[in-house]
Amino acid sequence: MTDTHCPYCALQCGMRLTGTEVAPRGGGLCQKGWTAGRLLTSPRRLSTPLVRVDGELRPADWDTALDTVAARLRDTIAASGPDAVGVFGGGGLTNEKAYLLGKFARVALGTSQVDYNGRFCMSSAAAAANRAFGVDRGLPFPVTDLADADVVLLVGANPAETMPPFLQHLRRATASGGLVVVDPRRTPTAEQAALHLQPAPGTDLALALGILHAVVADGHLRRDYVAARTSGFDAVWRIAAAWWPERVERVTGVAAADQRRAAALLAGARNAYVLTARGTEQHARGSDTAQAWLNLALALGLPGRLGSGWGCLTGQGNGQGGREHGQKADQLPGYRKLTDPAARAHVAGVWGVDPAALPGPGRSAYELLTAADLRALLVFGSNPAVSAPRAGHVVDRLSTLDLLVVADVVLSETAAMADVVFPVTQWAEETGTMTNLEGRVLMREQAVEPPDGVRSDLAVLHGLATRLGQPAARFPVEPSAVFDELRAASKGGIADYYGVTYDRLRSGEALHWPVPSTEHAGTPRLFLDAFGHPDGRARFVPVDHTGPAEPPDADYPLLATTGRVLQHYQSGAQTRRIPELTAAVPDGYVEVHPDTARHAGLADGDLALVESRRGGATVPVRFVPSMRTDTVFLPFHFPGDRRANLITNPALDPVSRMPEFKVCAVRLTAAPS
Ligand SMILES: Nc1nc2c(c(=O)[nH]1)N[C@H]1C(S)=C(S)[C@@H](COP(=O)(O)OP(=O)(O)OC[C@H]3O[C@@H](n4cnc5c(=O)[nH]c(N)nc54)[C@H](O)[C@@H]3O)O[C@H]1N2
Ligand SMILES: Nc1nc2c(c(=O)[nH]1)N[C@H]1C(S)=C(S)[C@@H](COP(=O)(O)OP(=O)(O)OC[C@H]3O[C@@H](n4cnc5c(=O)[nH]c(N)nc54)[C@H](O)[C@@H]3O)O[C@H]1N2
Ligand SMILES: [Mo]
Repeated sequence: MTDTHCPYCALQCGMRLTGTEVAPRGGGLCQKGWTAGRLLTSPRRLSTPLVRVDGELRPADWDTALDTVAARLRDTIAASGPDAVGVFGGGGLTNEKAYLLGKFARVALGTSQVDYNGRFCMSSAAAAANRAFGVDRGLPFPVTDLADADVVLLVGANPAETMPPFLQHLRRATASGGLVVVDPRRTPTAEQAALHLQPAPGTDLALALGILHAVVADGHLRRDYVAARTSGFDAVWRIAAAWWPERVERVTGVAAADQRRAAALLAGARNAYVLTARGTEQHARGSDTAQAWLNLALALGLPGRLGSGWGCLTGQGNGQGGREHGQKADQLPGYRKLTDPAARAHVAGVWGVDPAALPGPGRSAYELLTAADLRALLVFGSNPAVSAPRAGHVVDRLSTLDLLVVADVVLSETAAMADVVFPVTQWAEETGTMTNLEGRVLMREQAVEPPDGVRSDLAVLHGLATRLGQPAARFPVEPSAVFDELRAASKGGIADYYGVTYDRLRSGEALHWPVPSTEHAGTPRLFLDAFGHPDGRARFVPVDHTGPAEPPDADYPLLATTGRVLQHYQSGAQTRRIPELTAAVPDGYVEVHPDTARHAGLADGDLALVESRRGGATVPVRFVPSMRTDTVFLPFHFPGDRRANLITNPALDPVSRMPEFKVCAVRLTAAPS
């Protein structure tokens, strides 16, 4: 029997494993969690390296696979320079893996071209939090604090499906009529809300300005807090003053009276929170949109006050830790900046290399995946053939590479395209740490023996690095050795893990970063005394509404948005291989209002072509009477011609480089038979 945590989302529910049998520990589990053990015994698990020979992936031994990759990387670097090699990581990797992957890219390959799937996930909220607070930790307070809230505004979040056990923390707000949900769809989360605001996709920024307008106009601005703890309100108000609720109603479709009701509920609460997730963040103006909700929270005096706050719901299991330790294009461990000379000197010192040898910042995820000058790519913990925006184009680009290498536990759609596939250990087969949505570092203990033939990602990186001429000790295989190095590399940084040790985690201590020394008890609540900027104040940032990058027109008259269902996880690589989950939701679909579908000549269950300027997804129609008539919705978990990302718009946010996953213009027709 081993105590561990769930392999999926950032809530990281406690789990007890007996063999591969799962039971909850403390809180609850969702259907994905209950069935997580199936992937440990799945017959579709990879257990031998694969090397492409004569166009076909064939089993190979480890030395052959590692030698092949190292030789071809050396050739690519010799011919085209280190920046012709890219590395793509994932927010599901442990802290140890994410850290060693960033180090491998910069030191063993010498490339600046490293980024990860968290760019598609958290980057807009992170950019907003950094601007406002000077620190980005998804929830700057323990998730259990939410239990005392009487009002919670959930924006673009559907935790009833994406984080079901999280809802227990909102019980009080829900029961007292204080749950407000902003979502273009009437989701299972919206069903539980006292107030559901249903804006057109891509109009959230206007809605946030309208609610802020109502807060101020109705006399609810927290003037003392704004004066004592913030700066920059006047510039924000100059914009919001022009967005009176009736004007916002015309842009968003949300009744002015409902905007005022939301403002009054938030202002009248004893304890209130504003929480955002991907619905409002995955836009070409996602940073500004997240900022607009943050401005609202500041005007209400919520952040940095015990029992109230602003936060963003981190997505992937290690979405938080994964964005702190250097797999991001502009980042060094400890949430340090690659452009900061002091940070470079510190980390280079820990790594035993010359600071001048560290490359500078690279390109963001979509730009990296589609870069014309990229010749080789190594993918660890992501399936971009399904999950990247404008996936048809991404697949075309990946197929022109000289070398595609994928480390995975299953033959994902991306792995199936690779030249070499490394079969790696997963979750319960290895030890490592994860940092959950509240910035708490968790120990995920090995619970079962890995199948014969697989190795850990750390061993793969070690095997490649040593073949590329690196000293063996620089790329340890033992997770505890990697973690001790990570602690030293993060020391003094924003996300300081120096005081976190395996021993402390194993003794059950709850450690939220920063933890600057081994005597330090951790920081469950940031900002109670001061925000992270040098003057200690939070910053209002002026942002204005501009609308989606691709507005609907006569050719593409509908808005398409995308997201998740309870039973499937991300690209579906894991959950589509679990029988209970595929039985529950076997296939992709498009949710459409019956009137919109009939207008296109489609009946419930008919196969439709949902087409944008980038491509089309072929999916059965599902009649959903609560949908807006101008909007359709596709889950993105399914491969092939069901792929939602065949249509999505890779317009990137100027600050976060987040693509516009959540809105693009489409037309709906019957699929050609
Ligand atoms: N079951 C399941 N759970 C998961 C995951 C999974 O794949 N499956 N993935 C995990 C990860 S990595 C993440 S990032 C989280 C994501 O968790 P969420 O953010 O809750 O999930 P999404 O379904 O992507 O988006 C939430 C909602 O945004 C709405 N939305 C679409 N467009 C807009 C818009 O313009 N404005 C607003 N306000 N809302 C909009 C959608 O209708 C959707 O209901 O879930 C985590 N948990
Ligand atoms: N249209 C649309 N597209 C989206 C989104 C959306 O809302 N709409 N959401 C975006 C978001 S928020 C995210 S986070 C991304 C996620 O999309 P992906 O990055 O594709 O995420 P996963 O499907 O979780 O892929 C993880 C892969 O790593 C493998 N894996 C699991 N554990 C390990 C491990 O320890 N080591 C290695 N090497 N591999 C492992 C899994 O089997 C799987 O193949 O999708 C983005 N794409
Ligand atoms: Mo995510």
